[in-house]
Amino acid sequence: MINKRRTFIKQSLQASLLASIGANVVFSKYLPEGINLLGLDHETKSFPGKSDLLTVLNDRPINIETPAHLLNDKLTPNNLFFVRNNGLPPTSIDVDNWTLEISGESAEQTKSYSLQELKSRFENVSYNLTLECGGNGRSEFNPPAKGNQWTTGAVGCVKWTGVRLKDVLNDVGIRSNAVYIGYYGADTHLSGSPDKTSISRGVPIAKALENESMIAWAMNDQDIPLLNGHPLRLVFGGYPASCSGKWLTKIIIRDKVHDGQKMTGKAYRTPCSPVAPGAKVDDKDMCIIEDMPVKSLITYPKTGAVIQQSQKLPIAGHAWTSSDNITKMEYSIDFGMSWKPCVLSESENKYAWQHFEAELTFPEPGYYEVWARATDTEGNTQAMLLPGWNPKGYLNNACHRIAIKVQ
Ligand SMILES: Nc1nc2c(c(=O)[nH]1)N[C@H]1C(S)=C(S)[C@@H](COP(=O)(O)O)O[C@H]1N2
Ligand SMILES: [Mo]
Repeated sequence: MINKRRTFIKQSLQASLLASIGANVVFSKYLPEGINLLGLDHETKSFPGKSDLLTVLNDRPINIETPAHLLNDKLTPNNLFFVRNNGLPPTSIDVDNWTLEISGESAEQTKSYSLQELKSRFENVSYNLTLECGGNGRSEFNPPAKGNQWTTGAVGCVKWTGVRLKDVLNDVGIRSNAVYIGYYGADTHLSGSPDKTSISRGVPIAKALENESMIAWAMNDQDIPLLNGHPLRLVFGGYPASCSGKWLTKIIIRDKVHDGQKMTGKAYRTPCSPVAPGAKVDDKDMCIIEDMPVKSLITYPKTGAVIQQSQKLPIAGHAWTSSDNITKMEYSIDFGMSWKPCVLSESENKYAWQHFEAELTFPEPGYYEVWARATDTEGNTQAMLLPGWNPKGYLNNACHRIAIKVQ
């Protein structure tokens, strides 16, 4: 009896260790009572279709970001692409019966399309488009802003395949008084209430009609992962990713600025003119974020790399902008006193990120930081340390920094 009880305690301890560590704790039977395991240095929670190397910021709703060094691929692998959910993703998806409705005050008619109709009736297109959450980099702002404390990883660039939003909107008919489009998705509000929408944002009609504005069903030639909006989503490069509605079921063509969930108040807005850090800003002085600022990320090496002084250090990364192109990419090893050029690749298409590389040498052993700075066609460049503070912590396009030890 007593023996049996001991075995049971051991087994349940082992099971709970396995669950919290994500791996079998081999010598758990010797673990002294009251000692907490150190754990592995990354979150071991895993989510469908996602690598467990991603950093989990929140699991209800799911918000997970990609460490910079895992974004080194030219196109972000699907299992490494960040997730930003406002509500709860749909639990069952019936691809065969999925429909997209287009309606609204400024639509000539209400029309519905099945996935099959979208695929067969409109030209299929692919673009490499960078998606970045408007709150990426929020964790750096001081005073801090509430919300997910994204560091640098709420961004990715993949090959999206689908149809042009404008082809579908034109098929329905756009009235001349159209101002905005708004989206609805099949996710549910965190409260579970069917009467509430987790998020329903949109873009000005001119953005909706751009060539690269898409209704997509594939990411890197595969189905979009469930957490990224399977089976259908909007994709707008150059705008905050919050505009790119996931699990897309409905688009409305509006005769005014869309007023859905998270379009009003302070959500996804910044002060219309700069304010002092910590300032209180009236809702009426907050403007909707449209174009995202120029930005870049060093994806190789991982911060904290140790090298020998005799070695050259290759660095690599990506840069992106909402204007035409990145025209200049530079790095600094002296905290921004001087900048040297990187080799920059051409853009595949508008809103695709461009890759950069450089080979660095260091004058003597010690601690260094490598900073990277992109400049775009319009001459916009990145803030060296922090751009303007704003109440919700959006649009941090500060230069990315990594630490290097030379010995
Ligand atoms: N239906 C729906 N669409 C959504 C969201 C959401 O919660 N529900 N989140 C938005 C936000 S804030 C961002 S940043 C992007 C994130 O896209 P991803 O999860 O594919 O990275 O999706 C946007 N589209
Ligand atoms: Mo977002």
